[in-house]
Formats: sequence, C-alpha cells, structure tokens
Amino acid sequence: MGLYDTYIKIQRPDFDPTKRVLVTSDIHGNLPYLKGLLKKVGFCEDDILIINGDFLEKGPLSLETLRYIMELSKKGNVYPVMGNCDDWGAVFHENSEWARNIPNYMRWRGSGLLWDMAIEMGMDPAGIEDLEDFKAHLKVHFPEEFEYLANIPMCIETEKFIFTHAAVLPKPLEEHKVGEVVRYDRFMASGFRFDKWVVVGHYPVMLYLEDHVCANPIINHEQHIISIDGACVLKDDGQLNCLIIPNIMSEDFSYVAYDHFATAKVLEPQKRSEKSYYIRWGDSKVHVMQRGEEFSHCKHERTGYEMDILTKYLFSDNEFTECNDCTDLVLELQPGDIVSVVETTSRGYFVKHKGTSGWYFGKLQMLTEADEFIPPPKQKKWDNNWQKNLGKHRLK
Ligand SMILES: [Mn+2]
Repeated sequence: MGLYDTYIKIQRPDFDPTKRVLVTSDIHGNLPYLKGLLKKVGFCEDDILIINGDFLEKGPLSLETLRYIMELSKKGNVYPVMGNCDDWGAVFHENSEWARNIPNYMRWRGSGLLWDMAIEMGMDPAGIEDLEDFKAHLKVHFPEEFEYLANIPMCIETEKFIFTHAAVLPKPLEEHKVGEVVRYDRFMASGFRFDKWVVVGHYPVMLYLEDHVCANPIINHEQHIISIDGACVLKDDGQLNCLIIPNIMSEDFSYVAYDHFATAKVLEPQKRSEKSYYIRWGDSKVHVMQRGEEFSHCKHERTGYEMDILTKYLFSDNEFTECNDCTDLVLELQPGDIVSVVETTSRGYFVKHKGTSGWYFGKLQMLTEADEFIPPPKQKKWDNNWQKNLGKHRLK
C-alpha cells in the first residue's frame, strides 16, 4: 500500500484572528519567485503564511526551496500543505511501482529534490542504479529534510476555510485518501459546491480559460472555490500568486502576484482584438503552414484556428509539431497602463497586463529591469517506457 491510499492528515490550527493570512502554492523549486513574492506582499512574522503544496520539483532549486521554507517554519507562522510533488517523506516506506522507478524519474526530470540531494552528496544524479543504496545515503545525509516532509499535513481546516493542494470531495474530510486531495485536475470544473471556502493550487488557472491567458487567482463565489496556481515554472509568462485573506474569519479576498519580467508604461491606446485563441499544453498540435525566421503562420490542428506563432515556440522543425503555450490576443490598453514585458519582437511586444498575456504593438517606456531568473531545466519528451507502463504514476 502506498501513501496515496492512506487517509489524509488534517491540521486544525488555532489561527490568531487578528493576523493576515497569505496563501501561495506551486512554487516548484522557483526560490527567486518565492522570495520576490514575499517581499512584494510585505511578509513578516505577524502574518500567517500557508504554502499550499507543490513547492518542490520541476524548477531548478528544490532542495534550496525546501530549506528556505524549513527555515521560515521555525518562526511558527508558516504552514506547509503537501502537494503531489512534495511527497518524498514517504520515499523510505513506499514500495509502489512508482517508487521503484525513482532513478528513471530523476533521469527524465533532470532536476528535483532527489536530484539536488544526489549532487550535494557528490553522486551523479543521472547515474543512480542501486535505489536501496541511494535511499540509505539519503537517510543518513538528510534526516531533517525528510522528517519535515513526512510531517506535512494534506489539509488545513479552519471554521471558514479548507486549504488543500488539489481538491476535496463532497464527503467528510476525515474520509479522504491522500490521492484524492493532492492530485485532482480541473477541480473547479467538478461542479462541487462547498459551505467552507476551499483554497487549492495544483491546476494552472489559465487552463480553465479558452480565448485568453490570465494567471490571476480565480475566486468562484458560487462553488466557494479559490484556485491560485499561476503556473510559475510551467509557463513562460506564469506568475506566483499570493491570496490575501485579511484575517481567518474574513472573506474580503485580494491577491498579489510576482513575476520576474521588466515592467514598462504603455504610451499609446490599443483596442482589443475581436477574436483570439489560447493554444495550451496538452492541446498544442499545430500545422506549420509558413515557417518564418521569427514568426510562423500555423493552424491549430484540433480547432483549425490560424495564428502567427513565434518560431522559437515551435518544438520541432517538422510541418506538424507541438508548440509552447501562446495566444494571438491583442490587449485592450490605455496610455499609462503598466505591463510586464515577456517578449520583445520586430512586430511589437508580448506583455502581461493585470495577469492577462497578449500583444501590444505601440510604444513603451521602460520602467524597471527584469529580476534575476533561473530558467527551469528543459523537459524531456514523454516517451520513456517506464512511464507508459506506469499509467497513472504519482508525480507529474
Ligand atoms: Mn500539483
């Protein structure tokens, strides 16, 4: 039996009702974003900070991020929740097929907590063959890290809120298994409604949208669900979101977002395009009709929608290929609007305005330079045999 078949651990802390509650999620080893966000939101010891899962994997600095969060936790006002990428506390007990494939997982991902730990121990992370020997080393070298991870709850429940990584189901919290709350895609599309507010990460918010890309939290008053994953490592134009709850009894929500991009002031007005489409991960097969050096004219295979895509966003030189997330939306902008500059091209700028990504073809006045940014390691293609055989493997 694996961790995911066991019942969840629920924490019911007695939060000071005078304190601000900050919630972020899906940091994915992107420590500069976490630091940038905490600075932007003015995080201090008087705040309660909930880290709603998936602070590890995918990004470049998993071990450093874990240690930073462990250090923050010593003050007693930081509350981690387990996501499907943070379940390494179970690594010494797991005997699932997934657990036996950890060396393959490491080679495929080329980053992550165990990858970072292997490097720190002077081992070749891509060359782990003897898993039991590797685990024995981990146990000796990182006892504090694994103890911290093993003690993280899967849900935090208060009078008005449930904080969990991916989902809860319409049944008593105690009856949930770990797999049900840490790995559930498109939770907001489930149709479930709750009495308490359920705050989740896990599923990038823009994937709920059709014709545009917006990375801001979605606050759904009908279902009492707040979805906050801004896809900070997964999407080039993603961001790390922080939901701000003025105090644990309040429903007066707001949020702050951090990304590393340069900012600029819009100097000319621009009207929104009449139609637009958002080509996204998982549905990104395109027919390249005319390949250019900078832009290529493409047809989205499933919908037949045609748009120009940055050629560097195409995954191969083939006529039929997949591509990076992209949109042809032209943003509605007014002089004085502040935007983040994601791409500078010969045609104009690909920018973000209040969380929404799109094109701007007018003049910009640059305001601030981009912050330091460590790009995530390049993802290898999803074609290893071990993954095909695993089917629904645990970590994604
Ligand atoms: Mn997740």
